[in-house]
Amino acid sequence: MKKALSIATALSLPLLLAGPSLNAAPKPQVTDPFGDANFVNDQGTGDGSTGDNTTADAGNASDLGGVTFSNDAKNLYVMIHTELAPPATQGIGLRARVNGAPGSQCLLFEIYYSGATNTLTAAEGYFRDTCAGGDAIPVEVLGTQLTIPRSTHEALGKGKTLDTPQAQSFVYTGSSYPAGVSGPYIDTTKVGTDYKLKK
Ligand SMILES: [Ca+2]
Ligand SMILES: [Ca+2]
Repeated sequence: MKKALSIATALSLPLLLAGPSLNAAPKPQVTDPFGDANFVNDQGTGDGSTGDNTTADAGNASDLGGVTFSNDAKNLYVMIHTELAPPATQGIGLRARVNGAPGSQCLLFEIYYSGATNTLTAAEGYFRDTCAGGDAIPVEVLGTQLTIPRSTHEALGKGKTLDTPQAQSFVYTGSSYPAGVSGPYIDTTKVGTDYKLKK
C-alpha cells in the first residue's frame, strides 16, 4: 500500500509542475501598436518595411495588434488581433501571410468581412498559395481566427516553419473573393518572428 502511494506521488508531481506552462497563452509572432490604422503605413506596398505611423488613426476594427499562430495535430490556427472585433461600418479584410521575401510571401490567410462597401452577408475565410496558382480555399473563420486543416498544404506539415510572418488590413469592396477589390491598405505590420509547427 505504501509503495503504491509513493509511485502515484512520483507520477503526479511532474504533471503538476508541467501544468502552468501548458496553459500559458501563446506568444504572438507579430506585434503592432494600436492607433496607426490610418492608410499611411507602407501605403502602396504593404510589405511591412516602413513600420508604424501613429500620427493619425482612422480605424479600430482594422487596427492590427498582431498575429498569433498555434496548432494541434489536425489544424493550424491563425489569430489576427485587432483593436475592436470586426465587422466595421465599411467592408474590410484582414490578412496574415508567411513564407517568402517580405512583400511577396507565398501563403495567405485571409478574412473578408461584410460592410457598407460590399455585398458579403457573413465573414469569409480563405487560404491561398499565391506561389502555386493562388486558388482560394475556403476555411473556417470564427471572429478573427482562421482554422486551416494541416492537410491543406505541405507547408503546414510536421516540423515545418512558417517564416517572415506579416499582416495587413484593407478596405474590401464588391462581392465574395475574387470578384471584389482589396485595398487600399489601412494598417500593416512589420515582419515578425518565425513559427515552427509543433506535433
Ligand atoms: Ca495597428
Ligand atoms: Ca501598424
